[in-house]
Formats: sequence, C-alpha cells, structure tokens
Amino acid sequence: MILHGYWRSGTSYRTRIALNLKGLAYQTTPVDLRTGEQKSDAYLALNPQGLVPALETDDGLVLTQSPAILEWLEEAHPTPALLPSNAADRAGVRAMAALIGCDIHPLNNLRVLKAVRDLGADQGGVDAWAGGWISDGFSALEVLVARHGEGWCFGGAPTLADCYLIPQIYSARRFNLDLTPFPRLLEIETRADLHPAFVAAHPDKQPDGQSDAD
Ligand SMILES: N[C@@H](CCC(=O)N[C@@H](CS)C(=O)NCC(=O)O)C(=O)O
Repeated sequence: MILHGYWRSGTSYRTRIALNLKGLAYQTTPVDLRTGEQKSDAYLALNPQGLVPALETDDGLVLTQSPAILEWLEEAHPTPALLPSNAADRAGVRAMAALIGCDIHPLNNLRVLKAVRDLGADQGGVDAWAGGWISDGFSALEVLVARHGEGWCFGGAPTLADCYLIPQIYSARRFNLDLTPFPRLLEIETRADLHPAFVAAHPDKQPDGQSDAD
C-alpha cells in the first residue's frame, strides 16, 4: 500500500497509527503541504479534494477521507480490531472519533487557519482560535474517557478513538494549548509514547519530517 500524506498532518498521522496497529506494511509518498503540492494535477488525480491523506491499496483502489480509510482498514483487515465487538460500544468509539474528526480537526486545518489569518488574526489569534476549539472538544472527551476508558480512550486497548486523539494532542501542543485540564487524555498520550505503533507513526519519525518550516 502507498500512503500519500504529510508528516505533520493530523489526518495522515491518524492513518499511520491505524496502519501500524494493524501491522500492515506501507510505503509513504510525501505530499508537501507547504508548497501546495496537494493542489498539483498529479495529486488531484488521486484525490480531487486536494487534501491528504490518500491511500492506494494493493488492489489499486485509491481511498480518501481518513475516517473512510480507517473504517476500510477495520473491515478489510479486522485483526487486531480497532472497534469493540458490540454495537453500543462501537457507537461510543465512533462518537469519540467524530468528536475529534468532525468537531475539532476541521477548525484547525491548514486552509481554515489561512482563512483566520486572512481575516486579520496574528499568530496569537490563530493559537487562541485553534486552542479554543480543541479545549472545547477535549473537555467533553475527558468526561467520556472517564466513563469508558481503562487505560485507552475506550476500554483497555487502543481503538480508532486513540488513532484520532494522539495526533490532536500533538496539534494542540503546536498551538501552545495548556493541556493540564485534561489529565486522562495526557495519561493516554503517555501510554501511546511507549507503544511501537504510535511511536513509529509520530511526525518526527517520517521521512519528510526533518524541517521546522510550516
Ligand atoms: N476530512 C478530511 C480532512 C483532510 C484534511 O483536512 N487534510 C489536511 C491536512 S491534516 C490537508 O490536506 N490540508 C491541506 C489544505 O488545507 O490545503 C480527512 O479526514 O481526510
């Protein structure tokens, strides 16, 4: 498989975590968001939306939208499972994933932050914008993890929810958000820091992840 992504992109990061948790081999083809490569003709042919990630499967399928990719991985490669075995718990994990994927991440992606800057925000304003939405979502997630987590977001093993959480924490640090109000989320991050699938997916470990510029 080939993952087209960018080292610091949260959606690419969450996809790498899921691939690694499943133990699947893949190559990475970097798409440089700093230079606008996601809008090149070559990349638009893969993903007409011009966003990363895109996953080319061994069968020649091109999958886009990280939630769809993660659900496809779960269906095509069910073991180890990243969703619980009963429907109610699966809904609980998907709710946590959507809390991040639908209600936090879209408000701090590159094109939205550019629009916030175009409206006149300086870096402090951008940090406050992104940090405010992350804080809002993390406050709810902290409560949900208190209800359902037993070491990870939902239960005692990593699920799709953790694939979403760890990149969002990484992003929160880039916006200088104080994470001390979220001790349960930070405990999960500490656990992920010791888990090989999460460690190998970290942006700093990616071949295109050597530059500070962004
Ligand atoms: N809902 C999409 C969002 C994808 C997305 O926003 N990707 C960002 C990087 S995390 C991107 O490609 N941004 C480029 C841009 O805004 O031009 C997904 O989950 O795949």
